[in-house]
Amino acid sequence: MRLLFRVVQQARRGTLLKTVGNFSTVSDVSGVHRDHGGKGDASTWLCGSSSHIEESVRNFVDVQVDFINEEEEGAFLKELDLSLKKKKYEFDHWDDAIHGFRETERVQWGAVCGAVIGRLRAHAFPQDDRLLGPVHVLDLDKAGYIKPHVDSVKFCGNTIAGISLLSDSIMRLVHVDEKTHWVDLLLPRRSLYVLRDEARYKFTHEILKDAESVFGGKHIPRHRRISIICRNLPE
Ligand SMILES: O=C(O)CCC(=O)C(=O)O
Repeated sequence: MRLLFRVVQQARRGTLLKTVGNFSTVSDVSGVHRDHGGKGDASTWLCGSSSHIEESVRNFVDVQVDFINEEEEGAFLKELDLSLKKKKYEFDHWDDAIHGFRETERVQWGAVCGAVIGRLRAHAFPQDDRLLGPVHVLDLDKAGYIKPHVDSVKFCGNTIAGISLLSDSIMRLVHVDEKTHWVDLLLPRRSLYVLRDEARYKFTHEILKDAESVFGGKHIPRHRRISIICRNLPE
C-alpha cells in the first residue's frame, strides 16, 4: 500500500480546491494579513486570511528556519539517493492526494541523519509520546504538489513534523468547515515545520505547485523538494 494513502484522509476536493483556488495568487489577495508579532514574530513565515485566524493557528504551528545546515542536508540526500532513484515519480492517478511524487520510509539512519532525527523528535514531540518508528520520506518532483488533505486519525496522532530539503515551498492550511479561513506557511529549504492539534485536525494541509507558490506577493520558486516527516501514534 502506498505510504501516503495510509496517512491521509482526502479533503472534499471538488469544492475545496475551487474555494482555495480563489486565494491561490496571493499577490492578488487584498485580504491577506501579515502576522506582525504576537507569540514570537512569525511574520517571516506565516500569513493568512485575517489576524484572527493567524493568531488562532499560531498556537498550533511552528516553523524553525535553518533547522539543519548544508552539511546535514547533504547527508540526507546522499543517504536517500539510492532508494529514491529506484522508484519512478507517480503522476497518473487523478484521485491521489499527491501528484508527481515518489516515497520511501526508513527506520535506520547513519550518524549525521540519525542525530537530526533525534533533534527533530526532541523539538516536536513530548518525551513520553509514542512515535511512528519509520520516518516517511516524500520526494516531490518540480511539477509535483500535495493536494488538500487531513492525515488519517487512524494512523497518526496529533502531531506531524517535517524538514524540507532542496526547495522552499508554501504549505497552505484551510479550515475544513470555513473555507475562507486559511493560512500559508513559508517553509524555507532546511527548515522544520510542526503542525499539531487544531492545525492538524481542523485544517487541511497541502503543498502548493510552483505556479501558485506565492508568499506575501513574492513568487517562491518550487523546485524538486524532499521532506523528512515524523509523526506520533494515535492515543
Ligand atoms: O511534504 C510535506 O512536508 C507534507 C507531507 C504531507 O502532507 C503529509 O504527509 O501528510
